[in-house]
Amino acid sequence: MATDNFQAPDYYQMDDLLTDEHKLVRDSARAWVKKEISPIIEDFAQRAAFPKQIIKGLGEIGAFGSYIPAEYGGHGLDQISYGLIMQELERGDSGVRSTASVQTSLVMYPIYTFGTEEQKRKYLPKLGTGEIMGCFGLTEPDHGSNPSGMITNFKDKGDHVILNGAKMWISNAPFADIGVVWAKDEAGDIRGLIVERGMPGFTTPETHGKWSLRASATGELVFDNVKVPKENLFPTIKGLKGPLSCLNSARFGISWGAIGAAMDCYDTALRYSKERIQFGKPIGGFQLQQKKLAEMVTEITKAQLLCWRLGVLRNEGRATPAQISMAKRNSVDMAIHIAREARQMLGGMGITGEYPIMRHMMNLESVITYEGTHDIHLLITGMDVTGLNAFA
Ligand code: TGC
Ligand code: FAD
Repeated sequence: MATDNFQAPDYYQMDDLLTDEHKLVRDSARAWVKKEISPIIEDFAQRAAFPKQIIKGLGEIGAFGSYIPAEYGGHGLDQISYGLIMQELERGDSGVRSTASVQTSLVMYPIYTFGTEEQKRKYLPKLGTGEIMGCFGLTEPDHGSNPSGMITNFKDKGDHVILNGAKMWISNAPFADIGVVWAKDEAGDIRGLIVERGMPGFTTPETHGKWSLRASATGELVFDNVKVPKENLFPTIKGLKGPLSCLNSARFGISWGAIGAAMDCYDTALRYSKERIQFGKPIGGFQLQQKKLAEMVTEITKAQLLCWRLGVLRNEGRATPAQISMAKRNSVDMAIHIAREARQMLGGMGITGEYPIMRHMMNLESVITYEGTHDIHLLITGMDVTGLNAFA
């Protein structure tokens, strides 16, 4: 891997909007990514392997349970700090950010928000350090954008339930110790329960052959008459709003994360444009290349400001799900576009693992699909502004 010379673009002095704590959190995540991710990530992505050795460090920089209170094993940070950590991780690789997104927003958040006191005490401290890892099972083979149609279900057997069904495309599944799983009860209500590795009938086959998010482990969750103690059920949350409220947190993190990937592509292309000589001068001196760079830094700056404002609204408890959808959709679309333009600026070198751009570009194909596709988020905005549902 070439040396990591990353310089973060800050065209509108965004740093002035950040507190000292934000900058400290961001800078330590940035330094950790330079030291622990940049030197190894290309190799792991090429081999389609998850770098398990990074888990402990992710816990140490506050990437697991960033905004969960310290009393429960989190780090008690605010939403902007969480966003900045996601930005820095995805600057390294979307798969690394995915691992942290799932642990914080999709596993620790629901246990903290919907779990019993016993569940919180049992799982959260170990999840916060990475001693145990979790995954989130919502999507099924026949129910992706429309999770309300899920068929995974459980039946009440007194002190336990019997769980049957299957989840697909589950990040972290192959190595997760626990899964926060969404399934229907006998009344047809969606409920959440914590399934532990080792419960008989529970398996997590790995999904192979991905051209995207190759350094992240993806798998299925298969439940074949799994006996789950009733104490593992979230006691009161019912309906799709349970899992969807977890997605609000994860989508917020992705809005920031995608900016990190875009920054890395822009920064790489900018440096290359000053070094690469064609027709006797640096390619950065040609108007067509400057157009690309100028548009990239403009779009990154707009996304930075939008996400910062969303972070303020979330800190105040005022951000709506539709506002989060707009940011997720905008950031990922911006990043994938920048990755494609930046890759072109590197010519043939752009397709190699010498530079991070092609890896970011391929990763972003997953990021634009998971946590609600690009089009689903457009429909959420459309419904919000018209009051009319165009989903079905
Ligand atoms: P709808 O009738 O609109 O809503 C059902 C209930 O849910 C409430 N609700 C929300 N609550 C909290 N947050 C939100 N964002 C919410 N959106 C809706 C709603 O108020 C209602 O509540 P109530 O009390 O009336 O029951 O539901 P719908 O079936 O029409 O679906 C709406 C739709 C399509 C927007 C939704 O299902 C959706 O977002 N689909 C996309 C699915 C998705 O994003 N899946 C992600 C799976 S997890 C993942 O991808 C992890 S990747 C992680 C990684 O590796 O980083
Ligand atoms: P579909 O829902 O089949 O959509 C196919 C196409 O149809 C899309 O373009 C979509 O936008 C479009 N479409 C669907 N409905 C409409 C409509 N009403 N109007 C217009 N267009 C529509 N899920 C989890 O639960 N946990 C995870 O950890 C997780 N990790 C993932 C990791 C990876 C690498 C990937 C790729 C996915 C992951 N997912 C996870 C699943 C992800 O959330 C789904 O892939 C996503 O929600 C889309 O579902 P789908 O793939 O079934 O596509």
